[in-house]
Amino acid sequence: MKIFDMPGFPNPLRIRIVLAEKGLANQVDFIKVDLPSAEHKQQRFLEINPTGTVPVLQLNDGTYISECTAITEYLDNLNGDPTLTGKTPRDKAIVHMMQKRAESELIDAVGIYFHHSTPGLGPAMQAFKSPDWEGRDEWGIRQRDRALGGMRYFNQVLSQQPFVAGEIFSMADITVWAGLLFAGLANIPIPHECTALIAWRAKIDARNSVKQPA
Ligand SMILES: N[C@@H](CCC(=O)N[C@@H](CS)C(=O)NCC(=O)O)C(=O)O
Repeated sequence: MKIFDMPGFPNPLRIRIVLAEKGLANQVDFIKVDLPSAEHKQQRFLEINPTGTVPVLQLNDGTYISECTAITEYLDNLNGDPTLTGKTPRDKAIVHMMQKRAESELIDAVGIYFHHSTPGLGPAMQAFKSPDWEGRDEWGIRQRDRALGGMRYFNQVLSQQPFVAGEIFSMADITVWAGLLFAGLANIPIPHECTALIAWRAKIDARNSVKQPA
């Protein structure tokens, strides 16, 4: 298998953590896609993933799979023993519900703010910029506030249960963790009153797969 990604970037890290959790790191070759040079917006890469984002998994039969949720489902089920995406229909549904919330209310909101309302990855990306990219434009503020709302929501969730989708670590935890990492890079700090979220983050930081992703 091959993974097209950019080391250290938030979404690629989600899959590198999954690979470490599943003990699959040695089955994958990594191919670097140079995001700041907009390599992912060139025709060659768009043929692999029309949405122009990383990571992308290439299976040994040549199939390309993009989207972290889809990639995680594939990797988690490879050995017939899913540990990150739920085992029962009920658990699967809850993991996917929280995964979607982690994306729409946190990591994607941060990504929109970062790319469109700050200098982002630079001019080569040709990302549309809201009129004032210093963070005062309404669209950017809404996205940043949405991410802050997401942090408050997950703080509430984590004040009642140990992990984002319940009692067990799942891909939704990985997504919230990556969302907080991205938020830090985009200068959106966790509100200090979110003590349950801050404590949960320290716990996730200490996992081997997060300390040493693939
Ligand atoms: N929904 C996608 C998001 C992937 C994504 O946004 N990746 C970032 C890297 S952290 C990217 O490729 N950004 C480039 C761009 O948006 O132009 C997924 O789950 O894989």
